[in-house]
Amino acid sequence: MSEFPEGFLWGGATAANQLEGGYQEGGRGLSIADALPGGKDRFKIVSQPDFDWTIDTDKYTYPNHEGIDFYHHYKEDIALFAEMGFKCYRFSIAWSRIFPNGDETQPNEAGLKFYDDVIDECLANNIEPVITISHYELPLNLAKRYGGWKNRYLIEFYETFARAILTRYASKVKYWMTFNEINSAAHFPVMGQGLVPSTGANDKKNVFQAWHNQFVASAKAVKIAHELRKDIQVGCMILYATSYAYDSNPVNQLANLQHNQDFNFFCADVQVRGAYPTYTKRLLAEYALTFDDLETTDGDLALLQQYPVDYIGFSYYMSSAVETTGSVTDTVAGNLMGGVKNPFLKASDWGWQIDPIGLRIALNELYDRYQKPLFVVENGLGAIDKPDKNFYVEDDYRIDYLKQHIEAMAGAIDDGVDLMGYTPWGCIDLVSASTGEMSKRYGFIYVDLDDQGHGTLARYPKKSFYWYQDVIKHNGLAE
Ligand code: BGP
Repeated sequence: MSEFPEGFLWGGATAANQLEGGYQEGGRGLSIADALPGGKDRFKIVSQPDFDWTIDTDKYTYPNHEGIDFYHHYKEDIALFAEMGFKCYRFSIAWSRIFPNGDETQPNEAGLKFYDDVIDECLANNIEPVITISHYELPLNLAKRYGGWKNRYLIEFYETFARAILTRYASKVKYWMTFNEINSAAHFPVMGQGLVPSTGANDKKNVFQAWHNQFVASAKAVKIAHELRKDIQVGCMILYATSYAYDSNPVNQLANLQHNQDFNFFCADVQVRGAYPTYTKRLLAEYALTFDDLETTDGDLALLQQYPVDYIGFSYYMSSAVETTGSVTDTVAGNLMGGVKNPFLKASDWGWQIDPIGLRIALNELYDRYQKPLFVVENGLGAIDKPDKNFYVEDDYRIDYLKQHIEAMAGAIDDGVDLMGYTPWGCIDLVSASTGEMSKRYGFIYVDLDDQGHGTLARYPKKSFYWYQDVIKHNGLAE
């Protein structure tokens, strides 16, 4: 087993909307995640033509409102992360805690104070905070009143938000990311762009416009951060799903190349290289669009060029395969996108195809392309855990998944890849983004809370907790 570099950032990742709760405390406003119904139909419901972000508690449950109540348990949770030996903890700042409606000019002090406390608690435990500025939790008002990220006003609102939190925390927090899984909007623009069908989510022009606005907003955040602190590191964050051509048919090879450009690379190309890639023309043409159809300014393009990100953060859960001739009909589900079934891989209970070698490939592909440090900021296995009567979970399946992915990272480091860290997703059980349920669990820590919202909220280390503690202690897997 190869050595992980000294100072490697072992840790875990979460997002405010999926764990904090306290959704109306400390002056917090509503976010789009508060309007996502619980249950397996959540994506179907928000994809209805008439969905307009109305929160209807008579009809649906809203598990993100309570999360796992990290708002009141953060000290206990951070203590458990410290017990595992975390070097870093990736979390997001709920925009609506800082600017309840998103369009105010002055931040909400109580919201800022909460993250002062979280950050200080991390630092007191020798845990480096890693902050996602925006993780699927746009203030609801910006989605309802302004129509989400397709509206250029949002650049200004995001800039005000980013400036407020960077000014407040930059001296204590070195690692930041501008937008979670920014490319996920290619398949599902609801969470990342605040766009639903009734506000134009099905019109690709809006999706590209929203991306453009986000790219500019991201560059502005990089600018602010670098002006505040020289050694600050601001990354992009993409959803990376290694993609294979199903076979050697050149038609599938070309389709796979284009799929990689369109999905895995498009956003990162702009954010890392500071310019739209040449294939933008082909990509837009597929939707009968040209670059001139988008509202962009010379000033925007100059900003993109001047303020690229410092590193590439990405989530990696699965790979996919591309087949376009129609000869393979077996399909699988996946992280916001599926594909045809890859006969060489097994899938999780939710149909996500498990592929540790795909992670080594991803790391090589990204490093070859960008030559900037990489950070695996999400990875993990969503599973149904069955605790015993003492609430202990023997999650060998999770250990097995994570072990294989850590081996793949070690392989990539041997290949010469510059990898900064690893923060497995949902290090403590939290509300699933896609199912809106607790029963799809990723954590090293079991939280006693079920899909109906019943439970004591008590926290219990799983078997994987002790295993990961050992991994971190040895700076990688023990021989
Ligand atoms: C990513 C998101 C996370 C998280 C994770 C697991 O796409 O960045 O917010 O939820 O996937 O997804 P799920 O909860 O749907 O299993």
